[in-house]
Amino acid sequence: MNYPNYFADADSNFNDSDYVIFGIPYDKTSSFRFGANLAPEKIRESSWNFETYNLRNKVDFKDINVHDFGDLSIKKDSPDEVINKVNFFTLSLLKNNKFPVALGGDHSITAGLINAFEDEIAVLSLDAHLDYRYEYENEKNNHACVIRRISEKIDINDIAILGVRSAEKREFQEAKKDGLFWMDSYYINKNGIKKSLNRIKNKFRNKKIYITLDIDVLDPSFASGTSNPEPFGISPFDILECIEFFSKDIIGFDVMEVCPPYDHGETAILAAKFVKTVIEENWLKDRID
Ligand SMILES: [Mn+2]
Repeated sequence: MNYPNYFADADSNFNDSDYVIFGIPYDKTSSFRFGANLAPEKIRESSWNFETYNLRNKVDFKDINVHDFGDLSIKKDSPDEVINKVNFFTLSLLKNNKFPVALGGDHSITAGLINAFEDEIAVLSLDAHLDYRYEYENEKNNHACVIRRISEKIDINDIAILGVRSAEKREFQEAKKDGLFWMDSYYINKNGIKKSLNRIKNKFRNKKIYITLDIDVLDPSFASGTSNPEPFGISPFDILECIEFFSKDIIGFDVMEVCPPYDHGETAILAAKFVKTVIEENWLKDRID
């Protein structure tokens, strides 16, 4: 069966919308498994799996003004050019008071999104990896360097990573020396996600938060369709709790590193559900206040 080529129920036009979904089908900086460029299309297709009404939060997605812009045209571009285009597009969204929701693509893209925010924001990265290398395979804009690039723009004290469990030794040491804050998945498993979220909330105080979700933060048993799967990950419920916890403060969101060739669609389904959840929870909190 063929589904419409846009995210389910994102049928507002651009001008009327509060949330704009857009895809970046790019995976040239991936380092192990390729195919993340196919993710935006697969996530959109998966979104038609869900009913519009959410039993948990009582939100009907149809009541929210969401626009799907489609994909940016970046297929042949260098990593630099992709980041510039994503940056330019995100700037135009922010200028028009739209909440950006990006579908990657590999994680290098996130730098373009975050650099578009002018105010002092905090960045919460959910990721199995530190992504704090200065460069990887002679490329500063590789997906393994995205947090390092972001830390050149955002105060390192305003960055936190949840669910980490993999890094190169030197990268780990540099991150520690520079004061990067993270909580690994072993800590979360032992202490529960709530404790970690409270610690991050204290750290960020009342700053607005951009959340970047590298889907490999999940355990591969939940999400094997990703470029660099890493065992001992967190669970979908942990991410749900994180989104609910910060819903009022979120100002932008992306989901990266879904790699459709490596599973039977489960990972893209999770990604689509998280996109819906972020939009619903943020919309809901705006209405309560
Ligand atoms: Mn990762």
